[in-house]
Amino acid sequence: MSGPFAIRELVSEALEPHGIRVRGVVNFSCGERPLLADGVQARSVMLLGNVGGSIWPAFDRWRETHDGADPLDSWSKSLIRPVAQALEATAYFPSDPPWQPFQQWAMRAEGLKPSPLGILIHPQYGLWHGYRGALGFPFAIETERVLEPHACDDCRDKPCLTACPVGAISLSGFEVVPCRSHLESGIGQVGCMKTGCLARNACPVGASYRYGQEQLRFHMQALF
Ligand code: B12
Ligand code: SF4
Ligand code: SF4
Repeated sequence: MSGPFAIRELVSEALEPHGIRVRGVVNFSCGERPLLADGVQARSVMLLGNVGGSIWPAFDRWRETHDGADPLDSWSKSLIRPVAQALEATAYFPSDPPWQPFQQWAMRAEGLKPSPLGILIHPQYGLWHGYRGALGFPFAIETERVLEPHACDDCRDKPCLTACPVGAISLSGFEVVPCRSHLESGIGQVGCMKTGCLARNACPVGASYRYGQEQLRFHMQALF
């Protein structure tokens, strides 16, 4: 097995060419750890994900020759599983049950906080980032403690709160039911379904990392 100090570099070398970045590491204390494939408790997880449209060129090329349901999950698994195998790690995926607490892990690994939309906001990438998987290890991994400022605290006008046509976003959280009904309506089909979530688009933070039109449409369609 490779030592903990080379792990981050090995994972980056394998996945960065495909746009999947190492997003951070969480070292666990007793009693809060996910299980590894062999039933032992993990000592650490390394989060893997996209920033802005970083995964889109590689994924878009891959899907020209691959069919099937949940293509982004399949693509992510085709890249992350071999890395897990080579490092004797356990791979976790955000959409696989039982859902692992990816957002809680990200809050600890990257010091991020939730936006009113429910998704975590990053001071640089804004709302334009996500997680494609994580690797669990039986040992701790050296990591720097990150403490990022919370962008929403400094956002005076909070345009995300007024951009949603059905008021699904508020300071008390995101309401799935009105959002879903709107997305299924005629207006939703030509609005949010095509352009992406209007509330997410309205956020000024990390605007240069905003996903391209094709990726925005892809993620909206993946909700159904
Ligand atoms: C279920 C789910 C949804 C449900 C939310 C239902 C609900 N009200 O909770 C639905 C299908 C609506 C949804 C929608 C979206 N989701 Co979602 N979702 C998940 C999923 C698979 C599980 C969340 C969960 O319950 N985890 C289990 C608990 C134990 O984990 P946790 O970390 O403690 O949970 C946190 C979340 O539940 C969060 N939370 C609470 N309410 C809501 C509501 C929303 C909308 C979200 C996103 C999170 C959220 O607070 C918890 C405490 O930290 C996660 C992946 C994952 N494994 O976490 C993605 C995830 C949270 N989703 C994500 C995203 C990006 C979205 C969308 C923007 C997709 C899109 N269209 O592009 C939309 C947002 C809605 C919109 N306006 O378009 C990302 C968030 C990345 C980030 N930057 O934080 C995740 C992590 C997936 C990923 N691959 O990265 N999602
Ligand atoms: S618009 Fe402002 S409050 Fe809303 S998510 Fe962006 S930074 Fe946070
Ligand atoms: S996708 Fe559209 S309806 Fe749903 S929260 Fe975003 S703006 Fe509102």
